[in-house]
Formats: sequence, C-alpha cells, structure tokens
Amino acid sequence: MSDLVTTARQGTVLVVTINNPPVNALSPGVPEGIAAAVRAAASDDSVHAVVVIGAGRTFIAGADIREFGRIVSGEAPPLNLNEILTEIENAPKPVIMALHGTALGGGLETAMSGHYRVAVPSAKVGQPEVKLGLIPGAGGTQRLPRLAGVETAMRMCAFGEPVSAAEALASGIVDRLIEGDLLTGAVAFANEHPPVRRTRDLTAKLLDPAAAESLRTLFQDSCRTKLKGQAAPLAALESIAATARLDFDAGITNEARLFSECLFGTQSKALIHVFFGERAVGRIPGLPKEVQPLPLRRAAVVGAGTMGGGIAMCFANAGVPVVLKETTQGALDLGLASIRRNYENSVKRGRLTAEAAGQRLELIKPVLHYDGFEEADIVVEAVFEELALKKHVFSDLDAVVREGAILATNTSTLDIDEIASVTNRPEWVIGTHFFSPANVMRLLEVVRGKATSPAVIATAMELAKTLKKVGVLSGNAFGFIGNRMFGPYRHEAIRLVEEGASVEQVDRALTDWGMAMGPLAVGDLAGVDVAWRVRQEAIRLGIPHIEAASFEDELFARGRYGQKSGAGWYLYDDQRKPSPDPEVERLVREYAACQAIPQRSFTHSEILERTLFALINEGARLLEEGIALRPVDIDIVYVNGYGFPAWRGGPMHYAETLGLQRVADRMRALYDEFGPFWKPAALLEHSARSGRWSQ
Ligand code: 3H9
Repeated sequence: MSDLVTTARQGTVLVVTINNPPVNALSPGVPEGIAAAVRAAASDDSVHAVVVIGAGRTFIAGADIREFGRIVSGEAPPLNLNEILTEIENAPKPVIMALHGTALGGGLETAMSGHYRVAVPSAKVGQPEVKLGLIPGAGGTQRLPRLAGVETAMRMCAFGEPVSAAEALASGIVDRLIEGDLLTGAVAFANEHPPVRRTRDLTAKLLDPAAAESLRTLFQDSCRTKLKGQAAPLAALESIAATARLDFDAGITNEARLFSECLFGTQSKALIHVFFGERAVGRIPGLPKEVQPLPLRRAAVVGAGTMGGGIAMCFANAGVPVVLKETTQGALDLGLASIRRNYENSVKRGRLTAEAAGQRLELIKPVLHYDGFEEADIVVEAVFEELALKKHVFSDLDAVVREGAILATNTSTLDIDEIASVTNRPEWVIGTHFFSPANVMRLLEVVRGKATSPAVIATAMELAKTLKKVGVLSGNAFGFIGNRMFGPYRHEAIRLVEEGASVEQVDRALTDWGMAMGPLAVGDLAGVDVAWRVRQEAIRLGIPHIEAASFEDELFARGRYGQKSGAGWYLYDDQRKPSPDPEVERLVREYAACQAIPQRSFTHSEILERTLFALINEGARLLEEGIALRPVDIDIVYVNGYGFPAWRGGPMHYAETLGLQRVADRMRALYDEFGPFWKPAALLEHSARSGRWSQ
C-alpha cells in the first residue's frame, strides 16, 4: 500500500484512509490504492466490509486538476477512473464511503461507486466539473441520477453547486448522517452487515425518454440564460438525459466521449487557468518569505457613501468590527439606511438569517468624528474620487490613527504616492480598490505605492482572503490594472460608434461574445460624468493615447450622465431598463460629420477585434512596465471585476488562445490603418513567436 492510501483493521472492517493533502485529490496512486485495498478485502476471509475515509480536512475533493493539462498535452495518459470505480463497485463485500469536508467531482463519483455513503452533517457533496468547463467523467452523470433522480442530477451537474449533507440524505445520495465521530459511525454502519447494493443496478429513479428530454429542455433554457456561452452544462445535461435510453455501460461510454470533448476544448483550459490563477495571484514574487501579514482585528472606514458603506459591510460580514465615519448626520443616516436595506434584502432572499444580519449590523459603529479610529488596525478611506479631498483625509488620519495601522485608500485611478506624501508614514499607505457593489464583487485591486512596506502588502493581500475576495497586486499607475486597460477598450468602443456602428451593435457584439455588459452600457452604469472626469485627469497627466475629443463629451455636455440621469448612451425608464435612443444616433452622426470621420458599417468580428485587441495590447504594456506582475493577474482582474467571461480565461489567456502571432499581425495592420494608438506593445511582438507571454 502506498503512503497515499493506508489500511487498518477495526474488527472485521477494513478501514481505508486516503492521505493526499491538502484536499485528497485523486492524484495518480490514490484511486489505484483504494481499489487495491478493496481487492485485498475481497480475498481476506477475516474482513466482512470496507470503510473508505479521508484523512485531514476532507474526503476526496475531486480528480487532480493539475493532471488535466498534462493529459491534454499528451504528457500524461488519460485517466482510467471508470475502470477503477467499476472494480470498487463490483466488490463482493459492502464498501461504505465515509464523507466529511467536501466530496466533489471525482470524489463524489468515487463515493457513489461504494455501496453506501455516510456523512457528517457539515459535509458537502457536488459535481462542480462545469466550473472547470468539464462534465463528470467517472460515472457521475450515470450514478447520480440513479441515486438522486434525474432532476437533482441535472441541477447538480449543470450548475455545479454542492449540496449539504442533509440535502444529500433527502435526495438519496447519502444513506445516513453521523453525529459524532465519523469513523466510529461508519464502522458501526458496516457492522450492521448491509447487503452489497450497486448504484449501477438502481433504476427506479430513472425516467422514460420523453420525461428526461422535457427536463433537459427546461434546464437547457436555464443554462442558456444563466451560463450563457458555456458548453459543459449542456453536455452534462445530454449525458444525464441519455440514462433514459442507454444502459449503464453505454451511458458511461457516452459520458466519456462528452467528457473528452470538453477536456480537449478551449473552455476547460480557460476555466482551469482561472481556477489556478485565482490561487496564484496571492503569491507575490519578491515578497520575502518571513514577511507575515499583520493581524486585522478592528477596522475603520471614512465615507458612508455607496463604496464606504459596502466596504464596511465587507468587514462586518467577515466578523471584523468596523467604525464608519461621515461628516454630517444626514449622510451617516443615509449610509446606514442603505446598509440596513441591503441586509434586509439578503434576509428576504433567504441568504442570511435575521439574527446573523442583526449581528453584522451591530459590528458597524457609525461616527461623525474620528472616535474609535485610534483602535483600528486598518483604515479604508472611501471618500469622493478627488485627489485634494483624499489628501486632506489622509493628513487627518495621520494625526489620529495609531502607529502600526494600515492606511488604505479606495481609489480607482488616483496616485497612491501622492496621497501617501501627506503622511509621515508612506510605508503604511496602500491602495485597496474595491469594485461596486463592494459587498458583492469579488475583486480587490491592491495597489502598492513606492514606499509601501512588504508587511503592508502581505496584510492587504490577506485582507482580500479575510473578506472572501480575490486580491490582485498592481503597481501604482493611472487606473492601475483594470481601469488602465478599460480606457483603450472603451476608447475603441466609442470610436466604432463614431465611425458608423450603432451603440447597441457594439454592446451586443461584446455581450454575445460573453462579456457581462457592453462597454457603453458600463459607461452609463458608472456615470458618463465620472468617465469624463477621469479622462480630463488622464489628459492633464499626459497619459498616452487619450484623444482630446470624444463623442462622449457631447453626452456629458448635455447632462446625459447615464443611468442616474435617465439618459446617457441609452435611455432609461424608472426601473433603469435601457432602450436605444434615436437622439444619440442623430447626435453621433452629426458629431462624425463635424469631425469628418468617414462612415462605414461593421461586422461583429471587427467590433470584437478592435475592442478586445485594444484591451490585450494595454495589458501587454502593463506587463512591460511591471504594473501587472504576470499575465494571470490581469486575467483574474478582468474575470472578477469587469465581467470578462471566465470560460475565455481573461484577456491575456484569450490572446494566447487566438495565437499571439495572429494578434500581433492584426495589430500591425490596424497600426498601418489608424496610427499610433495601435502600436503593438513590444512584449506582444516579442512573445508572438513563442505563442506564450514572455517576461
Ligand atoms: C473532476 O473531479 C473530474 C472528475 O469527474 C473525473 C474525471 C475523469 N486538484 O481552494 P483551496 C489545491 S474535476 C488539484 O485554496 P479551500 C488548490 O489549488 C475536479 N489541486 O482550499 C490549492 O493549492 P495551493 C472537481 C487542488 O479550502 C489547495 O488545493 N473538483 C484541487 O478554500 C487548497 O485549495 C473540484 O472542482 C484538485 N481537485 O477549498 C474541486 N482542489 O495551496 C476544486 C484544490 O497550492 N477545489 N486543490 O494554491 C475546490 O473547490 C476547493 O479547493 C475546495 C477547498 C472546496 C476543495
């Protein structure tokens, strides 16, 4: 027996323990080890049953995701999990799977190849493969409907959300919940001498073809709205629906074909890139290992507007007491009312109990002065985006906040060093760019100033984890990573409209491609006035490629600020539902005539190329300048903060998927046609030949 799987005896029960930290993934050796133990038990007369359990914090969290890339590139052989699980299922003595932590993907599939499953109440089970662009590939789409029914299996496999042990019990996935020690409970279960019961033989919950197809259609519609563009959920549904017409073995063969199509497709590569990327961004190259994050026991936030209120909620949600400051009672009351409303809505939607909402609210202490700031380990300033105002707040903070506390500014574009310069402790100053709504959006851009100390950087990155966000470190450049790239992207969207495309066509091309929102609709959401101010600041600072004139200035001049004023690029009704505005179309054509901009029509692929290539080129420049540490940091920013489809992997990954040579060639052609804006970044030219971003 290998170290990955060990066995021990408890009376006539063979206990098989999986020991592959941190999550007991099915790395090579693990499934083989379990099967070998089950085989040994079969030929040992002194054993009457087998219990399989995970060591450490969890049962099996799935196949080893690191292996998939190696399989696709041909470095590793395909997984033969099906054969192994069939051997376990065919065992002549009962096999009881004991679940704690998470039994996910191949973990649940292994569990279902056993004859019974027992679980602690805190356990969760699921088939999350779709989140990696895959479907269950070791019998999950065939065994789960046999245990839980077709509808539950379709829901779990198409959406990938895990279910609790109680739900698993109710649906038949789990046979018994164990209060107290899991192993003791599992061995006791085995000692009840349950007969061998193979999941493959259970057919009572399967449906006839018509019923299975109608459920499939229902789920397909829901996937096409909620998981637009993704192939794996539809493949999972196809495989489950096939249980109505194929026997178990044919169903497994069909599943294997669909699994392989997903595995060798671009979507799984992209989603696996995002899975590891979200974990990789937390590792900061160059940060000395001995640097430890500082404890964050108490927080304070300056400004109870939309951002400040949301940030205070983030702390409260993480159980960190927070002082929330405003300058007037009216503003403070408004801010708190909005926080209260947010919590009430969560309670109404069943996401939070009233008690938990009350506890969180209690952690937020409203103040009009800096009371309580002296106790804070971190202060986040979230006042209006204006440099002079932020500097004023920071000089106040420097006077009231204790030494050794972090001073963070929630800015989306401003210069961290300039803000830090008004304090006597620039090494304690850092940018924390939250995205709106701060209590919902997962991204936290952490911006290091030139003096920010390594411990402060490490603490801010840890803060992201504490707040259940993904922190990405950026250098201090105008717009940091996300907004700096968003500039050229929107620039092109606006240029396309100026050159003859309609507003809806540009947005539509990008949303059809997978973006959560079109770039012009985003302008209306964020505020045309805000974009205007940012642009003026960029012009003032001499940021390259910002042209003096843009049609958006016309919208600004007419007070068309976007959603908040009822009109911007679109017209909005009372519910903020957009509709195209012929007036915008008239104004833009007038503008184009004045500026002598030649008019033409555009295909969707031209729109995609111009907008997305502008995004990619700016990303390459950020890498060249060292503002973004690695291509994956940019990808994670875009997937988590800008609605970039995760199944396309982020802009830099997408560029590799297209082929960097192709991107560079097209960029050169655009450069010849349109001039300096399209100058390919040196890094792009440099990386084109290898096809991978080099640094
Ligand atoms: C599958 O099973 C396909 C099957 O149908 C079979 C087909 C034939 N493999 O997230 P954490 C690493 S597809 C390899 O920070 P948490 C992770 O990268 C798979 N590595 O912890 C990290 O490494 P590092 C279906 C894995 O407590 C470390 O473990 N299963 C795997 O916040 C800790 O992870 C899934 O999709 C893995 N399967 O969350 C489950 N899982 O420290 C994916 C984790 O070096 N995993 N790692 O950065 C998860 O959802 C979470 O990791 C889990 C724990 C909830 C388990």
